[in-house]
Amino acid sequence: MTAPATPLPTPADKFTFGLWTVGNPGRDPFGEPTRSALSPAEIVDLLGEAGGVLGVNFHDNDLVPIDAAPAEASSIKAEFRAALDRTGLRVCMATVNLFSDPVFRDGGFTSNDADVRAYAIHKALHAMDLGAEFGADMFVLWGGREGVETDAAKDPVLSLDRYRDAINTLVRYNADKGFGYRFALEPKPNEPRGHIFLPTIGHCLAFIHSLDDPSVVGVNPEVAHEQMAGLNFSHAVAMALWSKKLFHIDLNDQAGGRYDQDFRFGSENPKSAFFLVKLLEDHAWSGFRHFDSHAYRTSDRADVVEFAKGSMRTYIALREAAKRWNADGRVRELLAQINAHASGPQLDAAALHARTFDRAALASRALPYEALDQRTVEIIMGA
Ligand code: GCO
Ligand code: MN
Ligand code: MN
Repeated sequence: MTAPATPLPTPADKFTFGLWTVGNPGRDPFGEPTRSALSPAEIVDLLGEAGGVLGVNFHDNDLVPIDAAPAEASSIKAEFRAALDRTGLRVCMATVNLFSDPVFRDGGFTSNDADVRAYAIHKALHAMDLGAEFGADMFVLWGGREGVETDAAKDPVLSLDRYRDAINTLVRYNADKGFGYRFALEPKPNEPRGHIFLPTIGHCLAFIHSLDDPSVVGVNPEVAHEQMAGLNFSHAVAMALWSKKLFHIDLNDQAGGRYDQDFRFGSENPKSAFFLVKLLEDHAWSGFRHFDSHAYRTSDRADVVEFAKGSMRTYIALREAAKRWNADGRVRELLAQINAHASGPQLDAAALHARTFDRAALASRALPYEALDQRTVEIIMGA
């Protein structure tokens, strides 16, 4: 069997990349950059070259350096806007950098210092202005520094109060300004802090319900982050979908038990990537598919373009595989057998209390999950 052709990406696929991802120069904690830094406009051009990309996302300081003078800020913005115009890309999501500057060494919204907390909110409000200026309607909040190394440092209950107060303030500002943002909280269990508050999707979902207006706040799950916590990413995404809180997604990949590797989507665990894509597509999820990953440190510019193309191509190939899975005769036959008794009468306590069961018969119904999983693997491999 020849491998089926993989359709080319188009903006309708809603693929997006961050300035900090394709623009990553290959610096790591042990080594200097291996690629030259690209300006925001040059990054947009690179994405234009990759083809089929819908949009680009940024942290405030990916676009405008933290200490930029007003004249420098306006010339960067003008060049960036010109690059958007010539490539047809748009800005989909904006976010705020509350982790790089030393002022945030102990967090922003959860810093013990009220002035740092105030500055973090001030900076986030300005980042919202900047995103809105470029038409973003999604605002991601990743609390990379919101945490501790030692629990002696902070009262974790008080920290959650502070976190909540900060987000309530941003949400109120959004309403006052009429920006129309939806906010997406992005959890991560650790790195750069020893322990980060709101470490998983489940924590974020519970936290959101404590907000004054939970309706505009959802989550931004990232593949690598749930996997760092040892969790099944598709299940985390399912919980967010089920809660109607899947506002955004960060696609990448990760080998288990490592640092945050930010590998190309599907490069490490194609099978779990398949189930993720299948979940998003089966539920017709319509959000941005943001690749929050970066090319290997060994890559040059041309290879970064391959990295961007490959990210989209893998998503599409897995989406095609999911369609084949859903239409596959053998899969359907196995599912029919597995689900032969899937529906039953309305649950009613009195009726269930009185009912009799043949346990041995129930325990001997066929569940050919081996056959189903093998067929799945073969579909993914195109075997
Ligand atoms: C990380 C995070 C970030 C965030 C980004 C957007 O582990 O570094 O995934 O890349 O997604 O800061 O808020
Ligand atoms: Mn990450
Ligand atoms: Mn991310």
